[in-house]
Amino acid sequence: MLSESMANALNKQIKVEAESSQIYLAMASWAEVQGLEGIAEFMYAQSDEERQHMLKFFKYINERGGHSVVSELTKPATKFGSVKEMFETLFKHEVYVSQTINELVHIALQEKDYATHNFLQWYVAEQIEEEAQARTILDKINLIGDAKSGLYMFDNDIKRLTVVSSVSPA
Ligand code: OFO
Repeated sequence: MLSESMANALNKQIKVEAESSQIYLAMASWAEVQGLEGIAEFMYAQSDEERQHMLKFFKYINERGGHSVVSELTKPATKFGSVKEMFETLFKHEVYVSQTINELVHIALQEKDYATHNFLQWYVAEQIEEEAQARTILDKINLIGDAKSGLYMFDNDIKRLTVVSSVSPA
């Protein structure tokens, strides 16, 4: 059984994951209207993944005697100055998400809630992967610089990155 404070903290994370899904959906849309099909496809998949992250918390809270809550979400940015700016925003967001997961791990340990601690380890591993992936993408974008041909190739390239995760699905 979850304590009230643990359930509240996990519910806050539902909002974070739902907002991640919306942020990435907005990025998918922006990329799509720029004609960047590969990046759009990648971002649609990222958005779907975040919804799965959200649902995993959702089911866990209810399973452990809490009550998962659907809350209002903050409107994400819908326009970006460049592909680089978009992926920098993504990277910063993933670093923020990692901090929120760490905070949950901290609360679980404080409360000696080892079941939740164990549950959270999936997210700890996932965040390592997501941060690394975002860093790889940014490195590639920095290599391309302002070259249009490079961006065209990158847009094709990123399709291969779509939905590759060594962490088992939710
Ligand atoms: Fe991007 O991992 Fe969830 O939020």
